[in-house]
Amino acid sequence: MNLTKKILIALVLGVIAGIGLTFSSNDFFSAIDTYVLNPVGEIFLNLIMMIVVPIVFVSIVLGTAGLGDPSKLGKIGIKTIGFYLVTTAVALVIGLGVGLILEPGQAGTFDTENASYEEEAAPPIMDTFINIIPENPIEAMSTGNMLQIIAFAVFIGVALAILGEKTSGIHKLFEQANEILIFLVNAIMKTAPYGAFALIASAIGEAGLDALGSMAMYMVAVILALLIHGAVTYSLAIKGLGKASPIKFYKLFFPAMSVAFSTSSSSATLPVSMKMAQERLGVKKSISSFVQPLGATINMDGTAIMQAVATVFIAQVYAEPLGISQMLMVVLTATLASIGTAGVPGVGLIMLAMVLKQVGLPVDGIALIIGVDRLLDMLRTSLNITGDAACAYIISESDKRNEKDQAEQTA
Ligand code: DAS
Repeated sequence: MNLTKKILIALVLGVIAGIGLTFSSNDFFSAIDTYVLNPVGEIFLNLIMMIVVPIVFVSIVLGTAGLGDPSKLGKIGIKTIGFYLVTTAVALVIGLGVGLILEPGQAGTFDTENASYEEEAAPPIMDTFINIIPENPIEAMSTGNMLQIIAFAVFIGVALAILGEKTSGIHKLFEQANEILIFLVNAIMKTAPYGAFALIASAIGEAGLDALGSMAMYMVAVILALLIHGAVTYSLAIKGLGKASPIKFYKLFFPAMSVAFSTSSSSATLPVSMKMAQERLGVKKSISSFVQPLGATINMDGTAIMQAVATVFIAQVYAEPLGISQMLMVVLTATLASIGTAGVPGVGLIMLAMVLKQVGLPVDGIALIIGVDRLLDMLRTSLNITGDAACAYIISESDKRNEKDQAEQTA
């Protein structure tokens, strides 16, 4: 049985187990969670987090060096960031629209008196841009500062491309390091079904059916917006710009989506999402290695959708309807905020506090949605990495067409 089927079965069994655990006593659930689900889930998470920094660094060095002409890096960078900003803005508009139509936050049906939320300070957007260049690359790696790791790797890759034969030994070393890391990804992926089962069962058991019930409309609104963005925005981009079948794209990329779903972490999923893009979607390694790690950090369309729906939901619950200018502010703030935060579990809520403050809504409203956020994080992270892969695929296919045209012209 192939990996996709194994992970799918594991997820279905995990949902069933999770729902079953919501009917068990708290003691029984906490025992199962503490001694079985949590250890299995955490070990799986740690296994893939263990290779994220090395694989991102090595693959971006090789990817950048592989582009050859540094000016090509500039063109790819502009196309990448342009795609990311446009799709994030579209995601936000979809989220706002669904939130306004479905109205999940009926005023008076939620206890806002006791709602309180201690926000974590998110990095100011300007600091994020300034700090992209690491003072200490080793510290950037030890703290997992993805933007700084990417920046340092790009510098090394450009140097390798320019120095060429002079540094062929180092280049070879990076290629061999990449082989080792790909071998480790393959080995770790064999544990994915077990990790997926444990993580989804724990998340459902923890949320509990009451939270799922009272927040049903909010969850429906977020999930519907996620589905629209995936089925319409990305499919149109894959079909129109990538000249490919969206259904085939999703089928081939599914194992990466399921790892993102299980881990709720774009960064942790990177090794698998790059492997799937390169091996199954035929994305050029040099482009995948640059576009996807960058996307895992700065491109989070699923998160943007949650933020848009949550903002409308909180405005409705507190009976403070959003004006057009506030909605435009949501689009601007959430688009820029997603650049500054890494793809790790729960980062969407940190950015949501920034968005709520920007439009003058009570940050305490986050307390109303936090109970089901872990489950929604799984779904939106799957969409986040799919947008990154769609971008890499489209740019890679465009690059291949350009190379073919040039070859025909010179022939
Ligand atoms: N879990 C984040 C990610 O890894 C997304 C989020 O928190 O919204 O993409």
